[in-house]
Amino acid sequence: MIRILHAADLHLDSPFDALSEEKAAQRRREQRELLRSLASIRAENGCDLVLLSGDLFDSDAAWAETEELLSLTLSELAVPVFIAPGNHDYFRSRGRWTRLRLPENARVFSSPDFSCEVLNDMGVRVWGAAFTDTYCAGKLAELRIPRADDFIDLVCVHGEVGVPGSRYNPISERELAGTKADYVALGHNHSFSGLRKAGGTYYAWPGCPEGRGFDECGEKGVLLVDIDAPGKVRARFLPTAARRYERLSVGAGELDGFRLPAGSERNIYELTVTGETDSAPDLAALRRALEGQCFALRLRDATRIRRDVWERAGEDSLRGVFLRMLREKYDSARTDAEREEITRAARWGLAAIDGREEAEPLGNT
Ligand SMILES: [Mn+2]
Repeated sequence: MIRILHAADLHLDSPFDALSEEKAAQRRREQRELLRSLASIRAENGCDLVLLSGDLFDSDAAWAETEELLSLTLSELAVPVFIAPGNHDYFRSRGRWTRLRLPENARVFSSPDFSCEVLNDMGVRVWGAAFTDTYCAGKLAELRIPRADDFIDLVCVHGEVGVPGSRYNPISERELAGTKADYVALGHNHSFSGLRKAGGTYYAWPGCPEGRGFDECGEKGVLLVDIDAPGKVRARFLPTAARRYERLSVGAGELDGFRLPAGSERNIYELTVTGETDSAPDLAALRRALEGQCFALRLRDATRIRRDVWERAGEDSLRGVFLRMLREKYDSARTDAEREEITRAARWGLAAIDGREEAEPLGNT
């Protein structure tokens, strides 16, 4: 049996620009700690080799200390490591992959054409290819693995499955099956695929091991892949994320005493307030109430004004005059977006007239 640690899309040194500068720096530090945990996961689980399927770095603008830490981690992994550069960290001459001093156990694929590394002592062959630019045409169709009964064949490559027009090495199930490999270790898509099978070939992508935004919600991690014999493949997902991104919603009527779920302290939330109300929800108060319960918080106001608010337009009062003016604008508005904006103005204006504290602007993070 061989056991593989398969990870991809670390996107080290991401900008995290939705967070404050201080918290973004902390997130980048936590990403670097991810490298350390790869080494301990490898050791604790006794993995025989490591496949890193691209986008280890988010861009060329990585910190020198991050690159050095990668070199150190690779040597600490202490088993053969294969890296298939992706669209964010593609291989180029005089780029980081030629500049970095990598330990002897690490091999970076450098050509868009597949090449093979044979690990005789394990009875394993590793086939891999690299992005050498941001975009890459489909390459997997060209891979025809010559049959060798005594070897387990692995493929390590960055690419996008099931999106025929993709500019990121589009890969079809038919091509996966055509490789006749035992396991294809992919990267690019940031959500775990589950262990899949095309023909006799198993394949998977682990997703990113650390979420970086609300498009990367939920548990994130890496894969332990066991190959007992050719055609006998199992995979286990290991969560690695220091913090999770989560989206929640709450009705405007349920804000009093609302709390984030247990264990929320480490996580990052987007909370959307929904429902029909007479006035804008007090997001500033909500923020004060919840801020201590999580690492970072984004509030969204998706409430709608109750119809009867407009009915007060008949009042002989400042409120009445204000609502009549807005109602005229509302009736002559041409788009939903305009009407939405006027409705919001009505609610905020009413809150101001009633002496309530002003809510934080929509989209404040
Ligand atoms: Mn990618």
